[in-house]
Amino acid sequence: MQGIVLRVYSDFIDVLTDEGERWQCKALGKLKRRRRLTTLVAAGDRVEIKPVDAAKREGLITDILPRKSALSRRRPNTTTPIEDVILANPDEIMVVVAAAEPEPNLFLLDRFLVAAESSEIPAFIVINKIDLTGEREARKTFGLYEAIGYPIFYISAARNIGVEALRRHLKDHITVVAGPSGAGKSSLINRLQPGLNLRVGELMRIGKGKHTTRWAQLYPLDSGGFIADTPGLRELGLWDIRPHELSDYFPDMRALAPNCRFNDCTHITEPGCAVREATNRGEIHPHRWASYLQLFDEATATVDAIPPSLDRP
Ligand SMILES: Nc1nc2c(ncn2[C@@H]2O[C@H](COP(=O)(O)OP(=O)(O)O)[C@@H](O)[C@H]2O)c(=O)[nH]1
Ligand SMILES: [Mg+2]
Ligand SMILES: [Zn+2]
Repeated sequence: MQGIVLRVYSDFIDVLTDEGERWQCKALGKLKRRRRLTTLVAAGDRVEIKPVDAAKREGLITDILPRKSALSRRRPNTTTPIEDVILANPDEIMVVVAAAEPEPNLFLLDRFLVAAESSEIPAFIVINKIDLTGEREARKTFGLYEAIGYPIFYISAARNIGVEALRRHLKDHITVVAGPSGAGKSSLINRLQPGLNLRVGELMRIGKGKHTTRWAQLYPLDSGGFIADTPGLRELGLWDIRPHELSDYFPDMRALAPNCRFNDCTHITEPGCAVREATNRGEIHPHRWASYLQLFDEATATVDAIPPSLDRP
């Protein structure tokens, strides 16, 4: 039988088979030897299982299929690069922010988008709580992201506004949920999959205890697709950005960078900078430019602490 891993906790691996059954599995010992430089099995992995006790739905994972993509970080303090996979095979990152309560913080949104871009997984934006502002007002605040090319959904998880269009977008793939606490991520997941009863108004706990979720957990949606609840992009180490790479993670800047006079241009002070010229002409939103400068300073201040990146094929 084949299935997808929903979560990994202590030695157990929950698998949802293609037939729609949940099996509690362990991994065959010899698989461990094949995957020494990466996580043996993570939520999102496709696996082959065989029954051990069919009545109890206990099985053994006999094979793990190759990953298409991964949300991962390099394990700190190792000489050989080892990849810790938080989530296997993610298709998209959904950045959820509130239109009000808390007041929109576009800098924080930019930071999440940059983290998503650096993971090389396509991002889109969900503006929640539009019941508090109306969609028109929310569009005034966030419309600039549509101009950059990010798909945006305006919704209210509490009032069930705009959720069906989002549900259609989530169908048949794995979507990572990210965004600041209080944005309504848990409320939205509860709305998308009634019966889950995730706690609202509470920070997600990450623990190393026996039965706590280690990295990510996948929630299957009856309407198709999976939502992945992760500890958060900061905890994933996706905030470790090198200053000279930063403009690669701004879609509104990266197409211009090849036109700069210097090919290692940071767009801060260099002459002949196409990005600054575009900013002066108003082609890059002033708010985005301000975020770039602030994130550049942050990246410069923390660059020495960043471990060498993983080499991805
Ligand atoms: N007005 C309004 N409040 C919401 C909405 N969605 C969530 N909330 C509230 O926002 C707060 C944070 O929600 P929660 O789902 O825990 O956010 P999370 O931290 O991102 O998981 C809670 O008090 C929710 O009741 C919404 O669509 N409209
Ligand atoms: Mg939550
Ligand atoms: Zn430049």
